[in-house]
Amino acid sequence: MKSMLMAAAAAAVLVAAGPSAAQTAKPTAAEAKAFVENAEAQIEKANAFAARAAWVRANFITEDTQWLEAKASAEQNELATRFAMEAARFDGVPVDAVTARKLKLLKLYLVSPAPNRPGAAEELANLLTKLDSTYSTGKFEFKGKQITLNDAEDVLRSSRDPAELKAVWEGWRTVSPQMRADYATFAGLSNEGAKSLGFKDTGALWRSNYDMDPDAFAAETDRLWKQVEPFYRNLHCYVRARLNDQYGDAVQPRTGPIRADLLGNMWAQQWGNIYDIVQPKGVTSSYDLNKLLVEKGYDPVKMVKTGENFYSSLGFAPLPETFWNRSLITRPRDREVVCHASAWNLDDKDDIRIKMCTKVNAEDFSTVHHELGHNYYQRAYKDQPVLFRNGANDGFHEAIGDFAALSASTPTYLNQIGLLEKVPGADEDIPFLLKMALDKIAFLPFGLLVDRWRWQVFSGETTPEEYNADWWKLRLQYQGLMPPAQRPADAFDPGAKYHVPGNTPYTRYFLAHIYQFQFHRAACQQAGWKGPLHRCSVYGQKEMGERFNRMMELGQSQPWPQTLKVFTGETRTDASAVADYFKPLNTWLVQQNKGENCGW
Ligand code: X8Z
Ligand code: ZN
Repeated sequence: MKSMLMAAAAAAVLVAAGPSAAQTAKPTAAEAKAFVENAEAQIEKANAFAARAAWVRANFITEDTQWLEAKASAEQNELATRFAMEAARFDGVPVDAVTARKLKLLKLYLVSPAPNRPGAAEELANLLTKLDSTYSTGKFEFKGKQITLNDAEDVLRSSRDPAELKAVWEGWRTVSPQMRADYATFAGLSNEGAKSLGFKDTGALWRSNYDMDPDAFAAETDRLWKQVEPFYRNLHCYVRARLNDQYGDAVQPRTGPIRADLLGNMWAQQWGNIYDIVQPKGVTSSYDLNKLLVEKGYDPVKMVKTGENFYSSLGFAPLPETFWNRSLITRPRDREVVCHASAWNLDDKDDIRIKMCTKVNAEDFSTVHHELGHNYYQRAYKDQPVLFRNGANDGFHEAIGDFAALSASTPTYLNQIGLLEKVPGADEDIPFLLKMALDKIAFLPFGLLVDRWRWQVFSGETTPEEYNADWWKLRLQYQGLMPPAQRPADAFDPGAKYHVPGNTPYTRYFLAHIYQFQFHRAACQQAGWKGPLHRCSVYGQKEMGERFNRMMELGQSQPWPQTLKVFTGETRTDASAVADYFKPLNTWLVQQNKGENCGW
């Protein structure tokens, strides 16, 4: 393996000698292949180091670990950006299909490439480490005590006092104004890097990673949103009426947008926590997963073991011993960590881990399956070459675990694992579907708008002065939400959502909320399921699991439509599976909304 140093030295000699025949001649296919192989080896090495530095910082946030992470990340970014630029040398060279795909993926490898000038990669990395750490260590005063995001989420989940909800919702948003200037500097640097690689801006770079033209991808997300928007509007209308019943006109009017702090979640992205407020009259749900988990004595580790058991039932090998020794499963008392849940593979082989501040509730029961999905995917494609060790697209990566959670949320499954004594009959279909829709359908517009906002920021359409106002324009347009009161002039509300300071693209979750239903529909078909989709659980279906694994093993080695086809037979992202799953509920919502003035 050639070292980085040697490659750089050789290049320097060539330049000093002036343009030679070797330089002006078109590079060969063999040279392209060698270049890619070298790049992969170098990137793998840099990753091994950067991943550990990032893990340590995320598990122990201090000045020093931030310094270490930023340094490793800057080096990795510099290296990968340089390879991405060099990859352009081989444009138009007739290379084999694998090399061609690798050259393409090399240009798309970084979320935020650094500008190619001294100090820029360091500055970018320092900003990102600082933004993420500011978010993760954020605290504010509530009832005379300093509280964390975790504490605040507990209040939003369970309090039904609008004054308290407003205080906590606003309180958390006092953590982000200090991020605004740094975010603007970061966006400028990232754009400069993206432009140097030939992209219009960072948003265009992000949109280019879907095996289609970036504009076509944006149009694709519009098409999908149009498919599901009517359903979201029905849910919005129904939920708004129930909130109005609960709180009265002064708190939640029966028309217009919904107050964002009343929906049980800090970002109003999933609404399942307010099921008690919106439950249908007359048909009660015979169980509450939150209560079952507590009653049956679940603790965070048991939640994760239960998740593992689901995947084992599909034929996946158990998690390695190191997973249990190295994962972070609960929030430590004595140090600062990044609590936002994530899944890692530290050595690109078997050193898979999760990091989450797990609580014993229904939301985290689902999140455990989500995170494990990432780990099983990482392990499935570990034998692919470095540049193919990724999801077919990032939406696939987010959808694997959610797909598992769809089965693991069914009463049938909860009964099979002993959590639920009696499987309810069809009369509980609507309560069940409503619970699911509060999480899955409510999420869709949020899943779309976070990057709509960032695309505008990166393109320059939204300036730093307009950051907050434009955020709320999108919140209103897509979600039909408004803040509980006018926002202060210095507010930077996008910064109060992890993925903005964490610089994680978000459209992946929108896509995942569609793919997971496509996977579920195909899996249930393969398992021979004949009933309604929402009652199907594929727990224990080993043959189906094997076919699912065949899709997962492919990683990013081929365009995602081909990979989708391996498991589902379909080649398009298609929200008809969402419609199939929720069909009875949509019909029911339309009936319930009779006489309401829907929309906002
Ligand atoms: O960030 C996540 C996962 C980690 S990839 C916990 N999710 C999004 C969010 O929390 O905003 C899962 C659903 C959407
Ligand atoms: Zn995820």
